[in-house]
Amino acid sequence: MHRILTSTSMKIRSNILVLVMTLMLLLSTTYAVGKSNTKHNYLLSNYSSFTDIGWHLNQINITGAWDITVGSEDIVIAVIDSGIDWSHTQINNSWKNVDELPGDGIDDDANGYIDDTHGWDFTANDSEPGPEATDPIHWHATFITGIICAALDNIGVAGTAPNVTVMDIRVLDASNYQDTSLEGLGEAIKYAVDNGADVINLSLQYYAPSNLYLDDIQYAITNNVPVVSVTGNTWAGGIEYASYPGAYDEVISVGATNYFYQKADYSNFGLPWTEIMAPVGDVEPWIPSQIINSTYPPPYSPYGNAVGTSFAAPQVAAVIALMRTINSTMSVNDFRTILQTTAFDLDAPGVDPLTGYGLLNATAAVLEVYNRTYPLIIEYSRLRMTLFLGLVIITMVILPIITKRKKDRRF
Ligand SMILES: [Ca+2]
Ligand SMILES: [Ca+2]
Ligand SMILES: [Ca+2]
Ligand SMILES: [Ca+2]
Repeated sequence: MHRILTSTSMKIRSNILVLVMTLMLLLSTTYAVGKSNTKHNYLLSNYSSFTDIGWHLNQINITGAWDITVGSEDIVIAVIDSGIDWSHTQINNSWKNVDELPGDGIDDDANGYIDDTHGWDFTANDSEPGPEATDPIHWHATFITGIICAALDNIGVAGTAPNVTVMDIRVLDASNYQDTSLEGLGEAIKYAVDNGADVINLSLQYYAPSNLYLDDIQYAITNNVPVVSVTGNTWAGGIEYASYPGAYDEVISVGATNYFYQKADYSNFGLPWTEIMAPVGDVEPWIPSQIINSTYPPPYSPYGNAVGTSFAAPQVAAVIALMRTINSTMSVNDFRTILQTTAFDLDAPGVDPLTGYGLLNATAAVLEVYNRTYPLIIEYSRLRMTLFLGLVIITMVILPIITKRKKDRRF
């Protein structure tokens, strides 16, 4: 009787031990997961309620990336382009130079630019890159900005990285042509780097290759700022042509695909400069439902379609911004390699002259950065699970056997 009681109390004690250990392990695991989620406040739980996000975002597999992040406002994409009209209700994420006081004629932050509260106009050399009564803009940059960060709210269109910030830097005129010297383009790139850009988008084609701005692209890379540009357009059907600045090795050159996962009819091509593709649509035939839709500034209707490799590059820049939201210190080379290795292979197997490494795959790219950034949390979970299962086996299987053996010996 005494011995039976001892055996029962041992069992109770071991069961209590299992219970306590289980609770502790569950609590610690929950805590670890909860910690990783709240520490990085960029999770969006209800993106699936946004039904109409645009065919191009579905083709780049964006929703799995949004499971991880929709981007942080701390991550800045410099759009070096035609000047942005922020009056559009769907684009709200303008970069602000908080160290600069407006309108006092003083360069308060001593960055070399007077009153640059929200970017710089390198065409007129003034502090207003956006539209002015005496200095209108082309719609190009506003359309690009919608592709990057249009609000994710079931109104109009959705951006690729809806929560990131855009820095407005103007280098193109009201007809969308080059309106700075090549040195001026270089200064624009340097401005972006010096003022905190995390990614630079250059939807610019047919620039003369020149060390006057290549040195500034290299300055960006040295400062770990990826530079994204385009393969360029030739409306008659696309040609094998090295368009600069995209053709520089330092630059991620993006071509456009159509609705059917083929190179878009106008997208220029050729190796080694054609690196990755993003969906925009063909120009012929003009089928609006198969062409990217984004934000237009007044006096146009607020949304519309447009084609060109210009609208492929910002999708890649935005996905890099999502990747940088997860890991701001990963190298340009790592971001680039991840984009290449995670791309959907198109056209001929492997890297090919029409589509490079293939189509941008946002989910795979962002997930790869996440997995490289948080391997310890996963390892810890595994360790806890192993310890937990070990304890269960010891207390539920081995201890009763030992107890039974002792009992058998005693009888
Ligand atoms: Ca300044
Ligand atoms: Ca000032
Ligand atoms: Ca201006
Ligand atoms: Ca291929």
